[in-house]
Amino acid sequence: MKKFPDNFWWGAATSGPQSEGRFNKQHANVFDYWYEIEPEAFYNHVGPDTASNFYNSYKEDIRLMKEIGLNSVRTSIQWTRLIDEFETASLNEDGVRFYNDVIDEFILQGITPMIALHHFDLPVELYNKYGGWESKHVTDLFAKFAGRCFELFGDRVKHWFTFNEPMVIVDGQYLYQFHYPKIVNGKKAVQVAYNINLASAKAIKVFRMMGLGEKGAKIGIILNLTPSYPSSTSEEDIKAGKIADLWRNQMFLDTAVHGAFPSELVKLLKKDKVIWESTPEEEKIIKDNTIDILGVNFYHPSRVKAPDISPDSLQDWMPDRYYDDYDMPGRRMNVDKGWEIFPKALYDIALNIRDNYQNIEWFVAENGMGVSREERFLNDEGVIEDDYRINFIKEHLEWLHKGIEEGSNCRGYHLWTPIDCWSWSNAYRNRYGFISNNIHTQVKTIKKSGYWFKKVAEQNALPDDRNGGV
Ligand code: BGP
Repeated sequence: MKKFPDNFWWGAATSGPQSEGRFNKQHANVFDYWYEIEPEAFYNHVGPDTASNFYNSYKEDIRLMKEIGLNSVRTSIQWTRLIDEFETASLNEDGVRFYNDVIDEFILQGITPMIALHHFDLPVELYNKYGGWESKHVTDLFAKFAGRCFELFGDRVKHWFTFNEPMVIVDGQYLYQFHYPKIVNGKKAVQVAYNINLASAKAIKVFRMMGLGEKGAKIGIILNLTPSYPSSTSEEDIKAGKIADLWRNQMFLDTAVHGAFPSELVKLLKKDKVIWESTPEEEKIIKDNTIDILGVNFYHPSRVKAPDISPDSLQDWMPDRYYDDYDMPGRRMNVDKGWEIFPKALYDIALNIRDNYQNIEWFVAENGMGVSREERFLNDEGVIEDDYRINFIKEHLEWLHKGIEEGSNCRGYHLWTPIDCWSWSNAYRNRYGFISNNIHTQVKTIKKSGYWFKKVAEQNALPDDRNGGV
């Protein structure tokens, strides 16, 4: 048996915009709006309107989560649901009622609720008015919204996260066009990365001023870490790997944990004349408001090589002028999603946090395998036999366990996601859940992996296969 630390968090993660549905929401976020104007950008034209109906069925859904043994679950509060007017952060009554009910229900079922404050769901109004995360004013509005959440729910929620995967906002909205408004502008991307780091620090400042830490609560950020492995040991490829790591991982990780941007990154952005606008006061806010806890989303590694063309070629500035993605021959793939499967990276992440990030308290906040057409695997009892998911989780847990044994301070493992949910422009193409969801009837059924995970959680251990497994 591979035993995990006492009180390990065995859980799963979802988000407000991907699970609730748009019911009774007064405002549109950027995804609600994008779907309104371009439904064809979404797989099978399925938008966020219903999602997995959590707004209406949260009691039943949480009961199912309990049934598969989850002891902790992360979701997010939608800014567009809780707030009526963004400048003053006035409250929406139904939003307050809903999140109170959800949090109470989690606690009633013995599941620790963990709450993120932003999961790609910027109110579209703030984009139209101010340019969204391009604007420093929006960082203040976010801190106000965060303050409201702490006031309302801080008596019961003890694990808070400012942002989920801020790097995806930078990549999706400002570089690689997979999130609305699909801008390609390296200089803006750099400013947005800075502003989100600032917004996160401002929210943490409010949390500290309100004394939530003294009442036993913790605050952090959730980052998608993709260790960058160079394609060879040549000097050029190693250099490419280092720069990819600076941009993809350290830009948020160093700032969140150490309170400062990595100096090599700052040097490079200055040399390229794309450095962000900042003030000493803002830098001090970032310095003084580092995180208590880190959530790590890990799906796939990043493999890079030296770029095919020289970074000095005349071209608009993009971070990837310094590296090219590299497809390693013979790699194992989740073909449906197009992501490499490389569980050892979780061990590398664990040791990196131990050695370079103060061995800060952390947990796997998302890991998972999105597979399409899972009805292929239905058995006679109507249960999806997702052995591929069980193996995927098992392999990741094995490497994680090794990292913990070697001293990394990891407190838990959350799968993406408890119940199949809506996945942005991929909508319901790939399914990730322990529990399936028929999106036409909203009937939810536990998959084989759900029953398997329950046993792992109960035993707080990964059974050794040689002894029969579970
Ligand atoms: C993460 C996001 C989640 C979820 C997951 C699955 O990056 O935090 O919101 O969507 O990825 O990825 P996808 O939805 O692209 O299949």
